[in-house]
Amino acid sequence: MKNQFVAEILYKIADLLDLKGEIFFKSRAYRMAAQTIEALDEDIVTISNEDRLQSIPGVGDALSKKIKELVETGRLEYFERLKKEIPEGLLALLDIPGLGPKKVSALYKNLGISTIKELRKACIDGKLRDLDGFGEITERNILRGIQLLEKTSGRALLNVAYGDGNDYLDYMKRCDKIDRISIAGSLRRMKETIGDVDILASSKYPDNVMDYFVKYDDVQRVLLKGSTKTSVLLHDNLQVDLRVVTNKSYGSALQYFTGSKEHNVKMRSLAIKKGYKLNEYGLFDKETDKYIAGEAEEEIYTTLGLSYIEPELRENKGEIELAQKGSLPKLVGYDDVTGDFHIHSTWSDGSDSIEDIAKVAKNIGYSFVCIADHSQSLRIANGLSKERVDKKIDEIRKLNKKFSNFKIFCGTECDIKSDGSLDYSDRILKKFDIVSIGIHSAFKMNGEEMTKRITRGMENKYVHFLAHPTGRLIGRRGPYEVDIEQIIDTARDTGTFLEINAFPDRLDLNDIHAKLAKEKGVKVVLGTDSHSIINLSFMHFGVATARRGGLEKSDILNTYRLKEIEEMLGVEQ
Ligand code: DGT
Ligand code: CA
Ligand code: CA
Repeated sequence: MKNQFVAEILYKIADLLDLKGEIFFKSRAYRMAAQTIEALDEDIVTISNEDRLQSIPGVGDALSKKIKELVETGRLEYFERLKKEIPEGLLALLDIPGLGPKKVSALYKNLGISTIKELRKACIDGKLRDLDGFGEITERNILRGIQLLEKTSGRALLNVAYGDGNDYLDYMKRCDKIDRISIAGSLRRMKETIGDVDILASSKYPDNVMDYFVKYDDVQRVLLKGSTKTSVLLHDNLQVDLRVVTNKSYGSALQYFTGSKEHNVKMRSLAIKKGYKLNEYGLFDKETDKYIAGEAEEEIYTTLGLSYIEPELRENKGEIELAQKGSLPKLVGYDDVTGDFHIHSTWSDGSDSIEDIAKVAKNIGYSFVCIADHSQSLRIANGLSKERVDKKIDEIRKLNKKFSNFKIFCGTECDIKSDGSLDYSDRILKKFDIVSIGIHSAFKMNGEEMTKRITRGMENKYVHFLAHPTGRLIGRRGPYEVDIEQIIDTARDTGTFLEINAFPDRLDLNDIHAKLAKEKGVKVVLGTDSHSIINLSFMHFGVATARRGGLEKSDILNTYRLKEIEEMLGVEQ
């Protein structure tokens, strides 16, 4: 789908308009249209071809013409013109977390800064602190932002790569010259960000397969074309590599190209110790070069005396040693989830009613949902006042009578205030079936204060879950300064569950922290933080994170049956 591509350009136009200093509602219109298009289920190309663009909320006559031009020609004259009016590089400055158009504009006008390099130098030299609206803290934050950007730049969020990769795979599966095919690389390992998508196929006709590969309609440019490897760039600038091998090598090539590189290095040295040679072509006898295995990936592991290692664990973080002992965890399955603990409805800042959410969730096969809307002080997110809490509880009570074999929990995502007190009094908190707490403001505290603030919140006896424990937003905001070990210890002492927030730019707890929680005997809960029914599918990425952390079914509250969950949480049945 080209939706992401169109949305990106609209976002960029909005940024450019802001940089130019145009009145704010002009850029806002572009931004809102971009948001809507990004979330559309339907392909923007189809909508455009059928002249239905103006049926999209926020898209009027002028904008629909621009989108049509973009969809049909791949470029937009208006955008090209705007770009010429603004110094190159300024747009890139906007990618730095925490830097908006106003600040960028001020930096350019007052200090002539138009590149990241110049900005870094100016921060180090302390040149920003004298500007209006800037200070030493801004300089530090910008430097941190630049670091964060460099760490993630050029990498796609997991959900974007997952969507692109699997759409491409579906297309490739329709090629009758292919025998076997799979996603490989970091996407198969379900890493939180993806550098490029790797696909591996086996075929007797590699050239035909490559011809078919480059004809995919989302291809923007062919970067390299050969008979064993071809690379293309998609419209959203994500790179996809296809490798074609023989059937005899398919298993060993899948093992090799799934990585990680560190896992492979360890595997190869283990092979050598056992008298073999391992590469992408197969497993061979070291002395005689005789082919031993390679058709199936599992054979590589079993021949080396290992139990099969799931791709999500292949990071050389101890998985090979565990596989040697036959004591790998039995990872939670993608279909083991019985419900979603973190969903926003129209009661706060979600876009769907509780009833609609419940219907869709039941259809997925869930036996419950927990509607966790924001609390009162979060006005921008339409947090619930005490009076509205009662009304919401009432609505849920009525709805629960309508559904059989399905339960709607009335939850809250209650804000933890700066001093660690909670946004609702105990009297209100105890009305909810499930209380989840989280931080939504005053992120920049020192580690000691922040840790104390969160643990104080967890000590409240009505609290069940801690939502997105570190607050990071991948590529945009680092984690708060918080002592995660102490948070986990407090979770254990207070019986609080830690969330793995499955929203793709959060994935928080991350894999490493999830593993730490398991080691310390703390259970987790999975929540998508859905603000729309479309987001419910993010659960997959939450499970992936849990799997990467080596979690088993029993480590995760929402793999249990509804009755068991109610007992474990002490919720009235
Ligand atoms: P990415 O794309 O940065 O998210 O990460 P990967 O893991 O997908 O890395 P990529 O696309 O460069 O290569 C795919 C796999 O191929 C990688 O996971 C392991 C294997 N591979 C690539 N280069 C090497 C290498 O130099 N040595 C070894 N042992 N394996 C490699
Ligand atoms: Ca890759
Ligand atoms: Ca690659």
